Amino acid sequence: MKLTRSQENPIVVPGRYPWRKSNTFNPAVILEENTFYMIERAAGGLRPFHCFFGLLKSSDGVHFTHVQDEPVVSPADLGFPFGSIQDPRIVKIEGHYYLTYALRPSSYGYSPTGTGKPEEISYTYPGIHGEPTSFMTRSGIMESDDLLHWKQVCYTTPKDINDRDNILFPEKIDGKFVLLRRPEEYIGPQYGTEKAGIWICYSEDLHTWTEPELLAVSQEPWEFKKIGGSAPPIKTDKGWLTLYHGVDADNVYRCGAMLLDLDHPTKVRARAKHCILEPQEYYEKFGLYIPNVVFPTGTVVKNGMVYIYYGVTDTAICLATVPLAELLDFVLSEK
Ligand code: BMA
Repeated sequence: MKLTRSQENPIVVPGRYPWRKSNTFNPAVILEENTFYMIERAAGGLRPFHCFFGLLKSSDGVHFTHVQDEPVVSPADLGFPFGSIQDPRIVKIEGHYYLTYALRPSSYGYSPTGTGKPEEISYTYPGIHGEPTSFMTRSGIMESDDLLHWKQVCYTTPKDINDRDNILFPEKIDGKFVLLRRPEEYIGPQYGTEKAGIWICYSEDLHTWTEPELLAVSQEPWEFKKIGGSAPPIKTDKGWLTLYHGVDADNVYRCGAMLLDLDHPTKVRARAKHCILEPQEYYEKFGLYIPNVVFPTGTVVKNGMVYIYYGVTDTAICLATVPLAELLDFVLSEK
């Protein structure tokens, strides 16, 4: 599978404002009347790793500029001034924008080792931050009508588990909102799986969600450690094209693709055995924070081309493109 990396990669880099001085990555992206809007996850430093959401726009999908100087969402907006808000994914349903996010309510920071996921993690920053409240990641949904002002709608996961990569489908199916989740603790006989995986659930009103059903678990060596959803699924006549990430035994993050049934997205119609994107370029292998990470979180389809936006090494933002038809053929041919 051949994705074309933008020659301008990384297309968005840290800097300019204090709150995004060190990192910008894992963005949500949406196309609105020929303008690409990007919501970046950004941080001003590594310790603590206090993350915010900033808003950028672009007319070509490559060159982005900030819409305002301040973040559009801060963890304080959710009541957690020392926390970190992460990994936004955006959809527009019936005229409203919905943003799913992962929230770490307390301060934390890693010390990068340069070789993989850092082992050392610090939670307290005496003199700067308050007492830690929880080390779990909780996910939720915010809503906006203008991309600038966001209000909390609901949490989609309980407080006491680690559940990230919550992603809404871009439209209702059979009158219901559909959400992907990745509850790390759903393992064991009572959950019917020995491995954590991607789960799916439904809601009529965004507040009450059905019990999640297991959609997929890791199968291939490149996704040995875990898998999780990437970007909101793309509707095609063959099914919902769903990108996801996989982590191998050495903590290398890659991107894979599967196709879910259009009417019953709990059914996986096809899943490519091989990944579609993996760390290859210098900027995907070496960065300020975590090496060997490509982490797509947003896609846009324009004139038959899929624009895949992905974080690299938790440090900057890149773009790769591929014709939609080619990507679909690849997933179907690898069935
Ligand atoms: C995942 C998430 C992502 C991050 C990735 C690589 O578990 O925390 O936000 O980009 O790890 O560090």
